Amino acid sequence: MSDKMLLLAAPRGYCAGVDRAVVTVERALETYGAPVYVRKQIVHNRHVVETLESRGAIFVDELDEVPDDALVVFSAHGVSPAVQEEARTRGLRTIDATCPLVTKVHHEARRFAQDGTRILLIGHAGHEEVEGTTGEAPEHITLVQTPQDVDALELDPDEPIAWLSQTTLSVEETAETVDRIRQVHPNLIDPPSDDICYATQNRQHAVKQMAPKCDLVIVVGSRNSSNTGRLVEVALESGAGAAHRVDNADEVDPAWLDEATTVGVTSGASVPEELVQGVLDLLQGRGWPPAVEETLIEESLSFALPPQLRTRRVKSHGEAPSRHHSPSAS
Ligand code: 0CN
Ligand code: SF4
Repeated sequence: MSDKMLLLAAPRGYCAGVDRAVVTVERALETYGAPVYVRKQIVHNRHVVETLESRGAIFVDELDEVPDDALVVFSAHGVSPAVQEEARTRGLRTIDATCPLVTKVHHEARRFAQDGTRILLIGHAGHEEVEGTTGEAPEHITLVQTPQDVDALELDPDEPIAWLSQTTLSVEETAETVDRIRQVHPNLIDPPSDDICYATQNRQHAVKQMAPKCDLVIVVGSRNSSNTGRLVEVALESGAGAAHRVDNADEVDPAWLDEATTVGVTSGASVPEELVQGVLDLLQGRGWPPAVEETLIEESLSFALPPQLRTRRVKSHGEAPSRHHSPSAS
């Protein structure tokens, strides 16, 4: 009898902010018709982007690629005030799919900056979320990418200092970076609440619990997805024999499976469940039994759609059909 085991981490896959962002583009296409422009990838998943493209979404890097009369959606990772301003100046119709938990970090950045506090933003250079948050107060924000970066910081000893972070970082590495900053600046001010979001934390804790039992952990997600990348690192740090990221089942290297008995599977916050199912099907086709789900916690958070896409019931003489708002020229 085979002693193979297949474990499946939970929570995994779509978070509330990704679900909202993807549904925003789908609803925008249904309501206003194609094409709908999207600035940057709506979420960092190749499959999601390709599927929306096939339905009429056009993904662009910057607003100068968007025609004047078009509708444009801002991605889940957020945009800087300069981008919002550019859209306003051009009179573009916009729908903002920024995750409310990213918006929360923008508010924190604005508040600290207004108080004259220097903000150490822990995050990855070039990541869209970091670019958007930094744009809130570029003069007040200094990027810190790693714990090692802290040693090179040159800060004004008289200036109050706070830290904020990207929402999709490693919980443990961020804590290490903060500890190092605090060694040098004991008066370091914490964010009012965690910036690493509930979904990032839950997916990391779930893989941490599963990884020690696994010869191999397969993490489904795209290369540019920060939270997906962190799941591979956490799996390795937590004792998995090996851990690899794949976009889908086609990328699973059969050689990884040769030495593996217990295989664990999880996925990033931007990953549709069908891609995970594809990996499970592949493993079962190679002799693994049905997956056993290891649930850390149940998630129930969901966010309302952007106001332009919320349907509302009009109560006058009896029930009227629900109506859509039109997108704001903002
Ligand atoms: O993969 P994502 O689109 O983004 P990152 O993990 O790269 O930040 O997941 C959704 C996260 C957000 C915002
Ligand atoms: Fe929002 Fe967190 Fe999901 Fe990013 S990973 S979209 S911050 S809930």
